[in-house]
Amino acid sequence: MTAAAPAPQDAAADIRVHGRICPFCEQNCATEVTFDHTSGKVLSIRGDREDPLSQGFVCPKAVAVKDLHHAPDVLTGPMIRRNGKLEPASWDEALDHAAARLKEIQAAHGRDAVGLFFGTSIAHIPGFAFFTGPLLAALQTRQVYSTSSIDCHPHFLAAMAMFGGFTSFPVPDIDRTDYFVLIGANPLQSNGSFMTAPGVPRRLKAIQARGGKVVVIDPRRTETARAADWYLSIAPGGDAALLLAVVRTLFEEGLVDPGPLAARLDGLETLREMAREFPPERVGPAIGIAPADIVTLAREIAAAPRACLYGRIGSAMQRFGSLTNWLINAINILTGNLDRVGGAMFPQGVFEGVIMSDRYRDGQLPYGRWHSRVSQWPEMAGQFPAALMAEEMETPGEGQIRALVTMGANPALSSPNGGGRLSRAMEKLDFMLSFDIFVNETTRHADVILPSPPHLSHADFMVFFTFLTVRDYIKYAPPVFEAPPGALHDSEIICRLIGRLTGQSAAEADEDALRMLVEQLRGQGNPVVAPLTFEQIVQHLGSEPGEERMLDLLLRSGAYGDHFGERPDGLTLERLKAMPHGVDFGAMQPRIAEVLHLPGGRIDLVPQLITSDLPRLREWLDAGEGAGLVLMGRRQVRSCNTWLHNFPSLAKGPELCVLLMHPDDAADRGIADGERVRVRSRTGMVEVPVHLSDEMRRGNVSLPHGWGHTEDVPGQVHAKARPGVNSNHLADHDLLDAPSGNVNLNAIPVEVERLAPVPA
Ligand SMILES: Nc1nc2c(c(=O)[nH]1)N[C@H]1C(S)=C(S)[C@@H](COP(=O)(O)OP(=O)(O)OC[C@H]3O[C@@H](n4cnc5c(=O)[nH]c(N)nc54)[C@H](O)[C@@H]3O)O[C@H]1N2
Ligand SMILES: Nc1nc2c(c(=O)[nH]1)N[C@H]1C(S)=C(S)[C@@H](COP(=O)(O)OP(=O)(O)OC[C@H]3O[C@@H](n4cnc5c(=O)[nH]c(N)nc54)[C@H](O)[C@@H]3O)O[C@H]1N2
Ligand code: SF4
Ligand SMILES: [Mo]
Repeated sequence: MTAAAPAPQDAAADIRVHGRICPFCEQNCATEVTFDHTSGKVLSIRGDREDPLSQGFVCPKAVAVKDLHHAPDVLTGPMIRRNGKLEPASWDEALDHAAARLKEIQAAHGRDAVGLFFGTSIAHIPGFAFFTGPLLAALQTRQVYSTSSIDCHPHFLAAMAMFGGFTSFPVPDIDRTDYFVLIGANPLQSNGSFMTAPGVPRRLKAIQARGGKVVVIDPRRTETARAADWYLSIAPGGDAALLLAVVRTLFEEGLVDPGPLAARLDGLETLREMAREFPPERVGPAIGIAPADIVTLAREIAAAPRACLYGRIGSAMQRFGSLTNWLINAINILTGNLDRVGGAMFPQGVFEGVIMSDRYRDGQLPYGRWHSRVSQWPEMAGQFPAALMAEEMETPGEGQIRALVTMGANPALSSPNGGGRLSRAMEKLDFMLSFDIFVNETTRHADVILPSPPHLSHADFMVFFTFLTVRDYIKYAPPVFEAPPGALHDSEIICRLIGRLTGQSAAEADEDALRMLVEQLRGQGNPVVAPLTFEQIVQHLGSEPGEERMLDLLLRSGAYGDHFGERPDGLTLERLKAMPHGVDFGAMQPRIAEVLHLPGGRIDLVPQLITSDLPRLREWLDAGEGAGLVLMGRRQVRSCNTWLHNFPSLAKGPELCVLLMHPDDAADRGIADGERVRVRSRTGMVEVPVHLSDEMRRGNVSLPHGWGHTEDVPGQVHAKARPGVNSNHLADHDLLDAPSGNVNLNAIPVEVERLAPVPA
């Protein structure tokens, strides 16, 4: 997998500027990396002003690609555990050993004895995006988990239950809306999620500049709340009740007008009935919002020429994630803002979503087709809730997870790990294989680690995010240099492993992966692929294995593709490679008929899978918030999940891992600003410095996630200098959103106490 080297711009020193894509978050900002090919050093990184989507925007993390490239601890070859210690090994040795152990364990204990856990890298690394499915197919286990059930499943469930497909996913038309309601999202720190729109600060300001309004609903007065026109402080988990009161107001005041969608709606009257018992006067006091404000919110959404409700992790990773995301969609529908310019729209994308693109088929939603062994939770798109992984590892019996494969994930820090329970379960596994480039809090338990080649030696392009991007945009960034001898690309690593598991050659495994993708497109009704045989398609794509020809397939069979010669001017990978700043085919267009996969092209406005959770909401409303403290999370622009804390350019400035607490809550407990405190939950305990701030609601405390670099990990000196604490040691494996199984990491009951002063 190589690409032609760009022309030298300074032949003497061989310093060249390379177009790249920032690998750290969903915004996929286009960057320009200045690289000295003589010394092998990254000299500088800046945003690419000519990129049509990001227009030069980057956040402070972009420069950390330099740290990633020069990271002293990055793995340059496979590791294998010998006599209890991870040591370098050859690829053959590591792959042979991994395949042999996985096969042995499955032969002795059944397919499900091997579990898989995928992390964020699946969405960012093309080799993983395309080859994780084939690996899963080779292992044929039902013990499948990912971070998707930590932050995404309520969104996906709402999309699936109402529209029939996971990728039938409404995205805010941020650039054209007049009234933008952000529910549980803080894009001024996170840069935005489930809306790939680099430069959210500029885009929010543009709404205000054109006379529009930005509304933030969040328990914490966040950075985004402070930049908004209206901030509503809500009790954690209060959103579903708030939105039901908004729905009721819309019906009561005759403000319901779904426009062209009206003819497709099932359940409008039922929704009116359901909302009746949630008047603003009942809901307001329970969630801390004045009833008059709820009425105003409903009226303003209805009155705005183009409005959009958007929810992100605070709407999903919470008590009532599924109810909340159902209602966000429902209000967009009721006010005529779904599939409308300036509302919530369905990106067509340069190609359609192919990862997590499960949909209604053969009379069935991809939900509840089988259940987890210990707690009987329904699967969703073939996955069980991440919070259940520990019990499936701990509980003996047939189907117990005895071997684990992690891919680009650090669940020891990112997943529920109450009191270190998940880490202990990993310690006891018979075998663990990790695809990762670092030894970290998770991979330190592995018996084999298989690292990707250096970041700058693989091509970059979006696979996952096309169905979440606010414009039809794509960019291909070639490698900056060729992978060094001895390194393998992710597709090669996985195909070699699959080959060893199934008895195929790596080339056969690669061809099967392509075949899977073709069949998937066929199953999704792709009209370009439909009339062609696999052999004909391969003839068009060529015989070079790996992810590039898979990208070529997607581009050519996509909306703007050359359709294998039928549209001679259409997009191909070759043409994309000739456009170093990417290509933008324009803004989202209404296209509802193409995304509805329920019978008859209907929209289920009251999906029973989700509305069945209403009794739990009623109970919570009646019981009230309770007197104790509740822990939630937050994001900070200089951090991203678990793996950037060892990068020197980010590991400076004020300490990030501190507990935020309202001054009155602190005063009640005799706690002063800057002191160290003990935070205790049902499952675990951590000790952190406290920072007092009235941006917190009374009763809520906040701790960022991804920290806790205190475990026995070699190297990582910068991370260890400021380790922070693992907030997921406080997580409760039993606090799940009932319909989706998503864990609630934003309303964990805790108590905070002053640490006794250390004796002199
Ligand atoms: N309490 C709490 N917990 C949370 C959250 C929260 O808000 N609060 N947020 C949750 C969310 S939204 C998410 S998505 C998860 C994230 O959870 P994870 O995905 O588990 O966390 P990351 O730190 O993103 O993990 C990325 C991993 O990929 C590895 N990696 C990076 N680049 C490469 C590469 O090129 N090749 C390979 N093979 N590996 C690579 C990194 O070393 C790291 O181990 O965390 C969740 N956890
Ligand atoms: N800097 C940085 N950027 C990141 C990441 C990171 O770790 N650091 N992670 C990336 C990932 S994996 C993701 S998924 C995205 C997430 O992107 P965002 O969803 O924007 O994430 P947060 O900034 O955590 O914002 C969530 C907000 O929800 C609020 N909240 C908590 N509980 C509730 C509730 O019950 N109701 C309401 N209304 N709000 C609530 C929190 O106070 C917080 O302000 O960010 C991505 N970008
Ligand atoms: S917002 Fe920051 S971290 Fe995210 S892709 Fe852009 S530069 Fe990278
Ligand atoms: Mo996430």
